[in-house]
Amino acid sequence: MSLPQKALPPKYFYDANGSRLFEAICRLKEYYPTRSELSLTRRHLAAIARFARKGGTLIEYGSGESMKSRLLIEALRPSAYIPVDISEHALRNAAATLRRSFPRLDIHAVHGDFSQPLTISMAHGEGRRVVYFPGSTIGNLGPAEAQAFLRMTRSQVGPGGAMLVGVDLRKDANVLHAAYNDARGVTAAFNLNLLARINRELGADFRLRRFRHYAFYNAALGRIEMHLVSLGRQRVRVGRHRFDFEAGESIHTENSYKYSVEGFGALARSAGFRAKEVWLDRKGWFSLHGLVAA
Ligand code: AVJ
Repeated sequence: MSLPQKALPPKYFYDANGSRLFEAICRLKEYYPTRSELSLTRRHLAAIARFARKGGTLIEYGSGESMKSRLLIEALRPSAYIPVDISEHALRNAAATLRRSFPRLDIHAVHGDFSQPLTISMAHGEGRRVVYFPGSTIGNLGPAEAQAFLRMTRSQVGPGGAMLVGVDLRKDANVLHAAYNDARGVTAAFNLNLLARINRELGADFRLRRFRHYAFYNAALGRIEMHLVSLGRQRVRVGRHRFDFEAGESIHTENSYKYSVEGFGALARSAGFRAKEVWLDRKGWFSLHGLVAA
């Protein structure tokens, strides 16, 4: 917030209210990624299961609602399922629902930030480790950070371990634009909730009506950018800090990188993975990459 371009990390979107709003985004007709990924997972489930192999340990980053996890668990029958999420609320709910559906599965929920190295207890699960990272959450990272993240994950799965990564693809900018500027304003509410959360948790005085959601596709960088734009000159207090805004000045709240299939494959290889498989939905809008630790 003190840099020339004010910025906040997107991981802070997901308090209980933010997680609920994100789930509402996933149900919007404009927000295609959730549906595209679900349909490609259904369509290619047998091949995905052959790639990931049965009986190993399935670790999921940013599990959220765990809709697709259910499909994977049924197909892979892992020895353990380890969901990791920054939102305690979403994590507990998802784990409880899955426990009811799979009473004999060893489910070990880890409340944590997977952007930091995690130590996942060897006591859980056996066999090959497979990290499932769906939803194009990796798009929140820039290419260099994504490479570092993939390297860290590769060392976590160990030699012969695998990763299944959901990656949103480059496409008509109008489709991208609509997905982040929905008619009902749910994405706007999700973005603005970050300020409400700061007010609540850090004793700040953001006036939400003095900021507006702004999202656009930056074609040169291949990413959607989300901002909160100040509608006028104003000063905001956060605890004992003061931040001044010019009219039109923004807080950059999120990047959502979009890749080509080849581009993501090259990134994965540069992080020490073999990019073995890639599955697409019918429209070719979303991809799931099967990577093996080289
Ligand atoms: C959860 C990071 C994949 O980038 O599409 C949705 C978050 N932000 N609408 C995305 C998001 C605005 C989402 N990810």
